[in-house]
Amino acid sequence: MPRRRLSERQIERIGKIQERRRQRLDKRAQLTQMEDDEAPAREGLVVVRHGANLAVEDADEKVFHCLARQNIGHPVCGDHVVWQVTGSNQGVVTAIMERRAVLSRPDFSGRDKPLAANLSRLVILLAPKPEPSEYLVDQYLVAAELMGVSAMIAFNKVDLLDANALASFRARFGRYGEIGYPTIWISLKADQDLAPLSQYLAGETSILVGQSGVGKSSLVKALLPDQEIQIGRLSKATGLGRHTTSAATCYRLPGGGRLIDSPGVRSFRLGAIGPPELERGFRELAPFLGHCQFADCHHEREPGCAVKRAVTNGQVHPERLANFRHLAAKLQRSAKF
Ligand SMILES: Nc1nc2c(ncn2[C@@H]2O[C@H](COP(=O)(O)OP(=O)(O)OP(=O)(O)O)[C@@H](O)[C@H]2O)c(=O)[nH]1
Ligand SMILES: [Mg+2]
Ligand SMILES: [Zn+2]
Repeated sequence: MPRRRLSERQIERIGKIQERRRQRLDKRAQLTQMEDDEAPAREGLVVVRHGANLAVEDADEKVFHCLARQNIGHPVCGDHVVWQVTGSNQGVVTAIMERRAVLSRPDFSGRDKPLAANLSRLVILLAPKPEPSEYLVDQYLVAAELMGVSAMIAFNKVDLLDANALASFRARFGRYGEIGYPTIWISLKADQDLAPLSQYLAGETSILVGQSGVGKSSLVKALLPDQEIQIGRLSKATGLGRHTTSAATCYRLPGGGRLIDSPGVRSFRLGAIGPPELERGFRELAPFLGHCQFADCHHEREPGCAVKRAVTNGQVHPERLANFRHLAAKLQRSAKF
């Protein structure tokens, strides 16, 4: 579909149409006449998006293969939508409900591209291989802080490590626990108790993120006794095949809540944010912000910097400040900073 630019007026009009469709959903009990469509409006959850194709789940856990009306924006995994049946197992999405907590990545043109919506938890999965990176973790943590969702670090494949190697990874990544991010050490090969993780996920909408090969899909499998059934139902309904590694997929957790498996990333890039947002993304800096000698301190070479003092005093880890600076420099090269 060629992408054309919409005028302000068109955008406003489309916004109004979507709003009407959402409202109609509220009033569906007294629904008598319908705008331009035959089937009644229903609410659903996008459980997979693959290009223009959507898998939408209704309240009875039935999955429908849907396309979206033009110009309503791009629904993503986790979106609540208004849709209508158009055929057997088929439908059309007419509006996206208001979103909360969207995980986005800028596309090649630098524009934010949402990956998943309505999240309440972010689980960053790491493993000894591919080599884990604090820099990637810190970027995900900034994204989580700015979305207002809580984040956890799960270090997988500890079965591959001897005591020394494990101790060294614990020293590197265990410190995230000290700044308030739960950190767990797991192996999906060794028979291990995943109860603490299940508890963290229960009743929430969580997304698993991390590099390719760290074990995200394996973890989903371990947590969901009926994963094959869920995948089967999805691919049967949508005819899209098993796209579980190329598209974010939203599963139902047995104890309630949702778990989204996402395709692996090599790197993650934050969208265009400014200095205050970046500072807010490093939660342990909060007590020191506003205490630097210069109001616009970059926490670089300025005298009287409270953040640098905090590093000297052991209150902020030097590598977190280094990553903060690195991100600040990178964002500075983008327009907004
Ligand atoms: N030794 C060991 N291998 C594991 C463990 N967990 C997963 N694996 C293996 O790691 C490989 C990659 O696992 P996946 O679950 O496909 O990884 P992923 O993160 O989903 O990868 P992408 O979908 O590419 O992003 C598989 O061969 C798994 O069997 C573990 O705890 N220990
Ligand atoms: Mg996978
Ligand atoms: Zn400073």
